[in-house]
Order: sequence, then structure tokens, then C-alpha cells
Amino acid sequence: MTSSLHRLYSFRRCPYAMRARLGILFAELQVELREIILKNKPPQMLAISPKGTVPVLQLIDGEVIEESREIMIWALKQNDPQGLLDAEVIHQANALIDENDNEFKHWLDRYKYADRHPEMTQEAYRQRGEAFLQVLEKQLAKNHYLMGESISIADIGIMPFVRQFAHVDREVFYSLPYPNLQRWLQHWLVHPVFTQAMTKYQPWQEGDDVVVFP
Ligand SMILES: N[C@@H](CCC(=O)N[C@@H](CS)C(=O)NCC(=O)O)C(=O)O
Repeated sequence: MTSSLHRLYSFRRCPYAMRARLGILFAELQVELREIILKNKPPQMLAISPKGTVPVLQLIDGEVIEESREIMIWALKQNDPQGLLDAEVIHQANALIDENDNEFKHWLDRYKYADRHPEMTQEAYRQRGEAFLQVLEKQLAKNHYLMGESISIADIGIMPFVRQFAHVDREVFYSLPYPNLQRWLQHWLVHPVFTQAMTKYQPWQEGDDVVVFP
């Protein structure tokens, strides 16, 4: 079945995919959603994006955007009613997302799956990850959101990763000395846009009806 919407391949348990969904929601756009399972990627997705990672956005004109940050930015460039791409903070927001993607994610994966990485203890992995949490805590001690008093792409780009880190062991996370980060995460966990982003969908199969998100 064809659709007149841009098409997003997504996977709910992937923080990069959640970042893309958040971007689409804050941009107040609608897309066709194809939820996938990483172990069984649809050939239609691999045909347009052979690197095989989610999220992937296929625009109506055929262009393919296969990096989560680019999907967020593309969406918000279409429509950004809350100013998430505020020019005054975009440079700093991008630098923080770089740190998230290039360093924090590395330690998050090891903290989450410490048994697969026996070179260090789980606690040591957590402590490495905490270096980034400390940077976030410092920002959030000054402002409600990472870049100031309003939401920026840094918040939606980083929050799904901090959530995963916290959920490795909630008791430990909430015992750490990061009260502002904990407040920020809790705010996001009940935020209506985030809960909408986390809506569960059945994996897509050829022949299914089009699923429109949101
Ligand atoms: N740099 C990519 C990273 C995306 C990524 O690594 N996604 C993971 C899932 S969280 C993935 O699709 N991995 C492929 C696999 O596990 O087969 C982006 O920002 O979109």
C-alpha cells in the first residue's frame, strides 16, 4: 500500500529512534510509521538504507535520512513551534549531543550489558557514564532544561539515553548526587509528548494497513 506521508522506520527500544519520534512530535508532523524488529529488518528498509540502523526516514520525494539527529533537525526545520532549534543555543546543543553519542552511549552500553564486557565491573562502567551525567547536572542546576528555560534539541536528543541509563538500576540512579538531573528525567518520563513517543506499535509487515504516527 502506498501512502502520501514521509515514512519512518523505528524501533521503540532504541533511544536514537525515540529521539526521532520526539522530533516529529515536537514538529507536529505526521509520518507513516513502520515499527521494526532489529533481528528481522525488513528488506524494504535495507534497500533504502543498507547500513541497517534505525531510525530511517524516507521522504515522499525519495530522499532518505538515516541519522537520528538529522531526522530531528529535518523535522524541526519543517515546523518548530516551541523553538527547539533556537539559534542561540544550537551550537552548544549539538556539542552536548556529540558527547552523548560519541562517549556516553559507549559507557551506557557497557553499563547495561556489563556481563558481555568483563574487562571492567558494572560499577566502573557506571562511573565512566557518570562523567556525562555530571555535565548534564551542572546545566540543569542553572536551568530547567539543558540549554535554558525552554526545551531544545539537546533535551529530546539526550533524554532517551539518560532514561536507559537510569533504568539499568533505578535505585542506584536515584541515589546518585544528581538531584537536578533526576528532576529533569522525572519531568520527561511523564511529559505527554514523551509518553506519546513511547506508544507501542506492532512490527510492520508487508501488506499491513498504513500506521500513521502520531
Ligand atoms: N548513528 C545512528 C545510530 C543508530 C543506531 O545505532 N541504532 C541501533 C539501535 S538503537 C541500530 O539500529 N542498530 C542496528 C542493529 O542492532 O542491528 C543514528 O543516530 O541514527
